[in-house]
Amino acid sequence: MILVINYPYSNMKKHILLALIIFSGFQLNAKTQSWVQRVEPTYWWTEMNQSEFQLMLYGANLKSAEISISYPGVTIVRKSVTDNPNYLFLYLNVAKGTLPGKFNIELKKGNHMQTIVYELKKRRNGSAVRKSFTEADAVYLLMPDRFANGNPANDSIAGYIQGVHREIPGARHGGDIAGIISKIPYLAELGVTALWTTPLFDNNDSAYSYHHYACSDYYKIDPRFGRNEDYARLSDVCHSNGLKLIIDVVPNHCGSSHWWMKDIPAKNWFNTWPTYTSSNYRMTAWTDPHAAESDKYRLTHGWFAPNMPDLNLQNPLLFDYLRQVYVFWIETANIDGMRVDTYPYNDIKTAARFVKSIRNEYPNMNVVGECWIKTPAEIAYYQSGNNNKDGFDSQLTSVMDFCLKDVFSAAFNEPESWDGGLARFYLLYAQDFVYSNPNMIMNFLDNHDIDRYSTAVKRDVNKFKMGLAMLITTRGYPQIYYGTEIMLEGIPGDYQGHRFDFPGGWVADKRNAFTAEGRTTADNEVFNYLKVLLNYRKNNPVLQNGMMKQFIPENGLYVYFRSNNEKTVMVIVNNNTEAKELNLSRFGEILSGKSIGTEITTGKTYELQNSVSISGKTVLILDVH
Ligand SMILES: [Ca+2]
Ligand SMILES: [Ca+2]
Repeated sequence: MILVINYPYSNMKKHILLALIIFSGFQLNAKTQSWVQRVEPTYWWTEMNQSEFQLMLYGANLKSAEISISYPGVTIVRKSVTDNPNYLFLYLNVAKGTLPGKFNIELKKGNHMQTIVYELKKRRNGSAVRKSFTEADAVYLLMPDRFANGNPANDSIAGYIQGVHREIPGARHGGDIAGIISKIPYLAELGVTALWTTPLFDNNDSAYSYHHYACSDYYKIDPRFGRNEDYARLSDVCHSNGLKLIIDVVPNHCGSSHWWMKDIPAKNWFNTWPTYTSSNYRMTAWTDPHAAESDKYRLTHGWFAPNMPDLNLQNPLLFDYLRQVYVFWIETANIDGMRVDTYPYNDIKTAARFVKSIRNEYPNMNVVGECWIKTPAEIAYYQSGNNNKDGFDSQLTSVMDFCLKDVFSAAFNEPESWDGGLARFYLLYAQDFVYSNPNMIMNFLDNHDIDRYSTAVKRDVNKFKMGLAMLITTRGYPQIYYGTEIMLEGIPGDYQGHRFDFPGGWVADKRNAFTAEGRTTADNEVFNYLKVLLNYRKNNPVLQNGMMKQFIPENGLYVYFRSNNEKTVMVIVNNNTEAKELNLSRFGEILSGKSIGTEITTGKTYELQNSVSISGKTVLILDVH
């Protein structure tokens, strides 16, 4: 918390402000006529590993203000300024042993003075060594605006451009943190163990603000989602229900409604062009040994979207500012893990330094990066520890498998061939040698940016369940997109069509799919199947990090095993429409000495003698013993 004590303006100050209003379009909020209008981060902590931190002070012509602080342990290291005189970056050192508490920051310029009361808080016990999500987890991804509306009173907020229009696909629909909190027990029942929400920060754009990737204030949870305290409450409720909470980190861009845009902190704060220039979106340029420098430049300096000013993290002041944003929220909301958005759209060496600078505070923190590329070799380049020839280490402990996602979308819809159908899985996993840690690959059938899996398999329940079975039993850890547990429909190739409201998240909804009664027969078949799979995975490390062994697909049948010292799980996939008899003689190297297989979702037992019969378009998951 900050408390600002105001002193009257001098006449000279009024002139400067008037000039600013005229020449930069900057307007002072009449209610907060203090000299210093913003102090960020809004509070900080003692006993951080990095004892130095940056305070961004914003106010008219602050650049040359004299500053003094008197608090045992806190010293001013330096003042940094930019070409914009309205910003002052104050670097403070907080010595080890400094007591938490409040102190005054005195600013003075001529006869103009202001006192800012700043607070250093005490960190939670064990904050630095907090554990993170791991391959033992199953992650649930949701978009807060589209999941559940727990508080209709915050649907429209004075001063915020967009209210709720559920009838418009790209408008806000009213979901919020209170809604998510109310459904955490549902998620725990489903069997997921981590929650990744897309961003919750203030996003006051005039269109498509619901997705919140275009931030307008990093230190404020959007009031249409809740208050800052509600984010911490969400974390508490997650933790008390056995779920971890993952924050969506967006280092590439903010939003065009960000308050910076009214008075840009420095000429090189953003990547700018004479006229609007988009990225070339060719992330492959980073790993291409033949890539032209101009292509890399356009990839990183071009904007992701017109309403998302492209941040230049190579500006050290911005780098520190944004690093602290995420440390602030990890501390404030007791966050367990990070997901990094659009990683390769940044200069990747800077992005790596950025992630490392946060992990320096949290050495156990796992970070999954969105590197949306379509070959294992390129994705593997971004997994930390990959021993790349050029020495690059992304600091991402986990990467998302966009290749496997494509295989899931295609394999059950096409005939078997040398490289089609189930051979797609076989050939993809065969390339896992490129990954430093295949267990830490995030697998998914769908997410908020791509077609829903229900679309990919045309709502065929059998194919859908095949996808779920393989998602939960393969190497790596699964991510479930909200609604996938009930085969929620979508519209192919349409962002809005990937993000329908969860039925039952709104009081007025015709059905409540959060309950068995509100789900259709097909919904329940899918939900119950996934629930059993997730809970089995949760309780059986063999599916979390057990060794994987696969056999070449034959006759539309594909077999792989997961095993550890305690257990062996055999997964048999039949991609034929008709039932097949699987001859077991090929699998002796694992099945030797085992005679029974218990199917984990039905409890049915199979005698493992000569062969096993398996229905068409089905996966059998046998605990063999
Ligand atoms: Ca609401
Ligand atoms: Ca960029």
